[in-house]
Amino acid sequence: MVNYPERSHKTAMADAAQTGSSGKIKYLICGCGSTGYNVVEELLKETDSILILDKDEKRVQDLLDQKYQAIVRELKDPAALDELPVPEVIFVLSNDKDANLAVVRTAKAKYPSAHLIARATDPVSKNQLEAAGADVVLYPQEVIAKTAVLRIRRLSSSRIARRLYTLLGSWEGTMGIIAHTNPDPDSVSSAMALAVIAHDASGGKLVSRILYDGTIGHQENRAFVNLLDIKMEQITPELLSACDHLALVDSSGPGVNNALGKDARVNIIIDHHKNGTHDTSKVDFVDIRPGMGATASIMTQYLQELDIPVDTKVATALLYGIRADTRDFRRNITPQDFNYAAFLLPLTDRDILDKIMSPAVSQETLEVIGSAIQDREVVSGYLFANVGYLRNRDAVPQAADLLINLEGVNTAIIYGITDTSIIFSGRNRDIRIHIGKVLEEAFKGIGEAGGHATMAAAVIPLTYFSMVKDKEELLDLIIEPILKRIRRIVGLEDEAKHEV
Ligand SMILES: [Mn+2]
Repeated sequence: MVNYPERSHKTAMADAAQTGSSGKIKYLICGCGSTGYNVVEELLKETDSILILDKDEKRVQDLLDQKYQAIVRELKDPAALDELPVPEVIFVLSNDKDANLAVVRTAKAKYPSAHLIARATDPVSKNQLEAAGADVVLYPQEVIAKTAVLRIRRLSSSRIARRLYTLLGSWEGTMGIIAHTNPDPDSVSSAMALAVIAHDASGGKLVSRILYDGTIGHQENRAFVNLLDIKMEQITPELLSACDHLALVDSSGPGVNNALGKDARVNIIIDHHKNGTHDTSKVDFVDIRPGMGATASIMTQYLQELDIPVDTKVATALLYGIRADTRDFRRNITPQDFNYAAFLLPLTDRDILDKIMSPAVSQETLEVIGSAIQDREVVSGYLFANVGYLRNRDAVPQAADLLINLEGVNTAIIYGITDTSIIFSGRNRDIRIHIGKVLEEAFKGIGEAGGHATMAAAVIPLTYFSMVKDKEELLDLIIEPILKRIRRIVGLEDEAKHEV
């Protein structure tokens, strides 16, 4: 056993000073008032390769007495950083803004590869320090403000979860949890999670039933419901009247993309869509967070904060809900969505997730995609395709997803007709075009349309035309003026004229 002599910080500093500019050091601290001192204390947990510069002789002596490595230097002096070991990271933390700015400039010139973190004393010096090349500028007032807001948000979100729990705990009987029309994994998984919370809160006195209208069309969604063995019931007036309480998940009010009438009384609304015009003053519990990527994220937060055990089925459903609504974390995603997805991941069943993601494509969807490819018409990067009559409306967006990938296509618009409506689906990767706005304008007064810059959809209800037997013929009759409108909006008509 060899006994090494104890090395103090002071002797280490003397070594560093001796090696002069040829030595190296991890952290250089310029200015050691209370901020600097706290940073040094924090860094010491990791390493003692720290050198402190300060203009105050007494302070430096105190630091040396405490066995820190410290040197007296005037930070405004252009020679402030001469004859020092080369630092990896430089903290500029004095409370003198001129000194901080001067030493940032010196450091940038002398040690261009070092990371430079500087403290601003006001918003003006923040901009100056950034302009002088500091990699990170901290303005303490701003840091405190952000932290304060973040903390209070966390506190209030855990209060929201508590409030929901208390409310559900006070109920008994049956709660109808209403998923939106043609329910997607976000609304279904959110409904499952709410049922779990209700069961836990009420000790089983409140029984939940998940209700929906429309169809579960997309094969992935069908695989999702089947593989996870999710119990859902088609909504009927009898079922509705058997419910003592009603909750809406993933839609912002009664009649907004769900089977309820606009004036229906609901007790709970949890959603992440932009708030509709619905008056929520009479609703017992409302949590609408338009910033969130998925309602499933909000539900995961409740489960996490209420410390309710999440079983494999619910965890798998919620994770899939978040993934589906954010298109695999690529759309409308927030750091919170990632956070909750990470919380769920270890609780999920990977095999089931894999099976949901790669379901067998149905015969009809294949046929629809086939006819879209055959029928396609491409003009200046715009693809239009008529897929004719279909029973499964979800085949239209799937065809659009595929056809946008064809070479030479920047915008794809696919349309078809079902027994009850004409369906449009648009996909776009031309940054000059906002396909959601294009469809909105084209369908003004004739149907419902909307979406994002890159994906959008539109529906024209057939109302009394739904009686017409030959749907494809009906589509041919109706479609031309609509296509003309779209061509005009995106400027394709002008282009055609120019070509003549
Ligand atoms: Mn959603």
